[in-house]
Amino acid sequence: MLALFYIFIAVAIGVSFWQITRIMNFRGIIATDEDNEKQGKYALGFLAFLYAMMIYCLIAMNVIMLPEAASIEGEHDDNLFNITFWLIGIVQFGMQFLIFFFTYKYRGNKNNKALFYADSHKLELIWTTIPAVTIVLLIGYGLWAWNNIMYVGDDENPIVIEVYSQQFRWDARYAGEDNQLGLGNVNFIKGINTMGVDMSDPSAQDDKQVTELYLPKGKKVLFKFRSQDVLHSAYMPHFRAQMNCVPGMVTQFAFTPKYTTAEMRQNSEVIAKTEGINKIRKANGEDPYEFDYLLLCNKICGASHYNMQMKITVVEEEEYNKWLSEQKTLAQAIK
Ligand SMILES: [Cu+2]
Repeated sequence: MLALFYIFIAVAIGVSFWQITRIMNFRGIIATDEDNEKQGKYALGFLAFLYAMMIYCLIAMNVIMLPEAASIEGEHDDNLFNITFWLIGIVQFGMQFLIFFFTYKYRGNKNNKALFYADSHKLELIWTTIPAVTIVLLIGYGLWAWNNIMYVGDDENPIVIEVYSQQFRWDARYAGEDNQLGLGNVNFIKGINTMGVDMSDPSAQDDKQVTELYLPKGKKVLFKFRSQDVLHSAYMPHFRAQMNCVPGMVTQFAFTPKYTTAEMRQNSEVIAKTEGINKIRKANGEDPYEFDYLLLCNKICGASHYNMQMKITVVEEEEYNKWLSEQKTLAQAIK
């Protein structure tokens, strides 16, 4: 395989030398009006091809996009994405036209004479101010959205959950009655205490370690992240939230789930995407898939990185309270 690669590189170098010597021979040739005419039309043809590809990609790639945000804070991510997408889309549509149409319009002609045009202060002012203001507004909205999920006031009284990453699994712990997580440290890892909770800490007694996440709809949840070994990244795509899990420090984000898992399964976008996925799974002879929220690792952290996930179920508050009360506290589990 490697030999093939070296042969490919040798051939590529050979071809480029050959092309360079060919270009050298063209130095003495000057384009005729007929050449310019032809090249100008090629530019127009390329413009049409570019537009066709853009429209095709917009339609064909839409199936791999995520459904609407399932958290209240995530709506702003979708807004930012849509505004940026349309802004860039429209500007680039117009810019491509100007580039290729003018290439055609001002194609070389023996009778034309180039005009010397130094600068225009008015034009400079316009094309500096408009992008600057637009970018400041977009970044301002982005920073606001970032603060919205990063900083949570105590008065908001969020449910506190710790998510602990290691090669290659997630563990999670609810803060319990006192809504206060007991201290965690890698030195305390022993037996079923896989998150290294310091059991001499009073606030650790009522903490509850779980194998999957249950979240109540409409209540703010604050996630605290730790990592045991390498960089991982806690990614909850449907809630539009992601944060690095860094060994030696605690990171966080918060959001409010907007739809229960059951409601999301009824969402027309989700139904269409699920059907698409199941068509592929059926062709591969695999079992059908049903929509679930997921926590995934979004940092290439090692060989089984792809397998690092945890199911998240969003339910009504009443059901959440019932589920949580059924979970054992760490003190009970470790005894
Ligand atoms: Cu990972």
